[in-house]
Amino acid sequence: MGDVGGHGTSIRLSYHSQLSAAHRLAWLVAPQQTGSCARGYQRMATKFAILLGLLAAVSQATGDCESRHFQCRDGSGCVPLFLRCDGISHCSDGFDEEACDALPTVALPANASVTARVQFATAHDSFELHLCGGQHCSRVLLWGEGKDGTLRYETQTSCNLCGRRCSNRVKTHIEGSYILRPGEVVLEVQHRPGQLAVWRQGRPDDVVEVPVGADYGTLRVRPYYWGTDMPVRYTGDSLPASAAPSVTASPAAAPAECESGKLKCKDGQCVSGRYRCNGSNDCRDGSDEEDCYRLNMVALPVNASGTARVQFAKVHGIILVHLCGGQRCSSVWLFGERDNGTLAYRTFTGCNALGWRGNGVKDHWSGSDKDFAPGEVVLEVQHRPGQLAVWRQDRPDDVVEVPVGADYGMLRVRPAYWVADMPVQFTIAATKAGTTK
Ligand SMILES: [Ca+2]
Ligand SMILES: [Ca+2]
Repeated sequence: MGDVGGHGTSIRLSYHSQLSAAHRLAWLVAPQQTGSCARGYQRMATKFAILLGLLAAVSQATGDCESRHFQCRDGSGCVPLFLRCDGISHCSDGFDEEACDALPTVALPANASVTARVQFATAHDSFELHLCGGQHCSRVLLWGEGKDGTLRYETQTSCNLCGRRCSNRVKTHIEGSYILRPGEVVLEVQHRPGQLAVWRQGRPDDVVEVPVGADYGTLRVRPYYWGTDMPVRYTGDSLPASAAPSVTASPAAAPAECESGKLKCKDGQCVSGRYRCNGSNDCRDGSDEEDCYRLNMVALPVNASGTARVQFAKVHGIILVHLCGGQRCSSVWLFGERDNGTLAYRTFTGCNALGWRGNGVKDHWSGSDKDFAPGEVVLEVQHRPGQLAVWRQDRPDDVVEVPVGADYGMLRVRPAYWVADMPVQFTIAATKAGTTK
């Protein structure tokens, strides 16, 4: 077997009836070896844009496939999302092996360490860390946390450059039931001589280790089911200066224009639009953190309600609605619309003052959701005692609710990819006369 991932990895393939039996057979007996994950990257001038396009295409193409499958662009079949970017073409047009190097990697030479902040969603099921050299990778597959609070995982060596098709399984520790909670998972990753060590921040007692080759030095973190993006931020305080944690997906020099999805810093550097107002300086000049407590905010005291007219452009990705107090916020992520026409969303509480790093409360999305159409999205917002309620102006039947703290009273509506401003026109009024402060 190629992928020794285990855990429900039976390959369920469904085909359109027009696919010929001969084609089907050829597909099954002779998957095309595409070589390294890096080779795909060489072909792409704007891989990030392509990734976004691919994700959008995958999202739109899942309709006729089972969950956690996506449809090949040419309609040649449905492929499980865990087979994306495994180094083997499963779609006859190679669609499942496109944009594979769009996931950020980071240099991690021997004796270096790095912190990886993973924005984990249940749709990803589990996630993987690969440490790679010129020819092969080692792989840590983190399945989740067991009832005893320790990690359940598998480790493998002699994997291909996509971190897959490993020929040697080193250790399997998947006893009992396990889960990964949605939200931020913070991992400490250390490249010791001959070994990669991984543990969750604050749990150095629960280390996962896998042998690595002498020339290994590039770390990749990816979701097991790659249907939607899984943002990963690398920070590397303990990295030696010679191995500064420059994300290799970023261009080294400042280009005139940034790739799609990237924010142009005031000094011309390009960083991911996701890093705007996330609480850490990602632009060398810190311009990604300017005006974060002023822009796109309005007072929304308890018992007040109002309308937020959002000028949504596709480049913004997801609409984030925060209700904040002095220290904390609750957050609603509005992805768009589900197949049944209801909002696709996630809710979080206990986020920091910028609306990040909270605890997931509710997931109501599928991975095949439709983005908001570019143009005006009109949201109604209501600050009820202990709760924020959000719905689209014409859809009062489809309300998203999230618990909020007693001192919360500032509303922020912002894009997830803040690469360009997303103008929001707020109209706020008290719902009950005399009850607002
Ligand atoms: Ca594949
Ligand atoms: Ca930032």
